[in-house]
Amino acid sequence: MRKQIGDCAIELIQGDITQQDTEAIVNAANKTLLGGGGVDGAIHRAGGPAILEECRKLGGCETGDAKITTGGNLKAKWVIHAVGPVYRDGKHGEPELLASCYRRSLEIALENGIKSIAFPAISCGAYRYPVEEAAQIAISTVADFVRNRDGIQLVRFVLFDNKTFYAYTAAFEALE
Ligand code: AR6
Repeated sequence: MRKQIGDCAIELIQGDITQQDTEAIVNAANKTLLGGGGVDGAIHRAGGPAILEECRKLGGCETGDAKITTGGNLKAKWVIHAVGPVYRDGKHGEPELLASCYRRSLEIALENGIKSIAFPAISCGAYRYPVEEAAQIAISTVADFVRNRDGIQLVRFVLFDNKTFYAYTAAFEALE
């Protein structure tokens, strides 16, 4: 599934983010940036120890923000480590923090001359964000960003499981 917004294509696929050949992939990390399960574990396993070595020097990352390392053995040259919010009840700033992860990742991509980037469903696993709401925030935040800023040519959402893929598909189809 694919839509064009100005110079930027937005794509949705079901798959494994570690296999993507975009210039950057985004990690759903935690504030320590020292690894974990889910996408984070998969990226460190596939990318090798060089990523963790770089992460150790970054001094962690605030929720809603992101930091960049190289991609180690991955096809992607860069990994942008974004820290999504742990979902509590939606009244603790979760929507704004989740949107901020997507915006900050795209800003960091632009600062580094990155034109193609793949995102997982940040916060939709261990951090328990309700997937329909997360999908809507992810898609609308990325669409707003690329409407207003030139430079990114491809944003690919890589969704792992059926439920997440269908939720993102619905949000994507609703996008004007
Ligand atoms: N490719 C794409 N998506 C994946 C992959 C993969 N290889 N593996 C899992 N997913 P999660 P979070 C999906 O838990 O909720 C870690 O321990 C998964 O099905 O990875 O932001 C970190 O260190 C789900 O839809 O991230 C943090 O402590 C989505 O990716 C914490 O988990 C996100 O699930 C972050 O939790």
